[in-house]
Amino acid sequence: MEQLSQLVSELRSAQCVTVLTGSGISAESGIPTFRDVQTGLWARFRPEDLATPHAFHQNPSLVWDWYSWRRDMVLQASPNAGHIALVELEDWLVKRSDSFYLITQNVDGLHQRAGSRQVVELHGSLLRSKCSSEGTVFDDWPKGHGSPPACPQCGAFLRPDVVWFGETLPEQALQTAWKAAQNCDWFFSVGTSSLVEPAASLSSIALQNGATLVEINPAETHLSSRAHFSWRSPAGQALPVLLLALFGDQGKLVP
Ligand code: BV8
Repeated sequence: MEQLSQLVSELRSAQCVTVLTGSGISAESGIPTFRDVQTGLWARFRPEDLATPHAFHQNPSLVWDWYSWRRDMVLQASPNAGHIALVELEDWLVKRSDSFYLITQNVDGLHQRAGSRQVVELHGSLLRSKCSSEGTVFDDWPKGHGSPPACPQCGAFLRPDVVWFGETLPEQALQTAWKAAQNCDWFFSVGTSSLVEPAASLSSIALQNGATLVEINPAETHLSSRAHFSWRSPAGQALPVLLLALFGDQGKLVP
């Protein structure tokens, strides 16, 4: 990006950086995004038709199997250079005792596996299951046999611990995300089509509060024209380039 040197010199005076990621940051780990055509068995379904309470009520086995398929894929995947660059950005800011918030719409846990320490999961995690009746969360994912496994406490079906369309987001996560958008002076929107609410509104909140908006996405989105820096690139390429420009190739901050 031709304005990289301008972005880097301004970013050096950042005091609070908030990053919002979407499924695009996991694309280079081999995880299909939502707007990719779903591969394999799931090519005939739309995520919006499966990630809903109605779909689970109608066909709990189909929905459980879809998440089991996605979970297996995620467990075989590895964090990519984009995830790792965000860990380095966090380290750099925390060392300067500046603030860093990583807010993700993703449910794949790859940020945590890359080493990110404080990840705000707006939409939960498919690495956890929860009771569909009482909401008790379990860190494991029992095998279903033709139907979702039963909750060990009450016998109701287990479901993935994710937020479906039509469900409200975890209150704590949402509050943290809103504050992170209100208080930051830099907001990065990475790998998201910025279409799903309320996550999509975070960039507007940041802009309204005077933040510099950076979008990293190989495709244009409705946000691109409002971004101060619109970096048309895959995250796994752009983020390491950004960190290298910040630190220089001696691995330390270029004065
Ligand atoms: C709620 C978990 C209160 C499950 C997900 C206001 C207006 C309109 C609609 C609504 C509204 N408020 C609420 C709604 C309804 C709905 C909604 O937003 N619908 C949309 C479709 C319009 N929202 C909700 O229901 C939310 N709940 O608001 O509660 C309420 C309740 C009822 C009624 C009203 C209000 C809950 C939303 C959460 C749903 N759960 N995930 C699961 O994963 O199975 S959403 C899921 O889809 C993801 O988590 C993510 O958020 C979203 C997909 O978006 P992206 O991540 O951006 O992925 P996408 O494929 O779209 O784009 C990928 C991008 O990456 C692309 O731009 C691509 O170019 C780019 N890319 C590709 N490769 C790379 C790359 N970028 C960088 N590097 C690369 N290599």
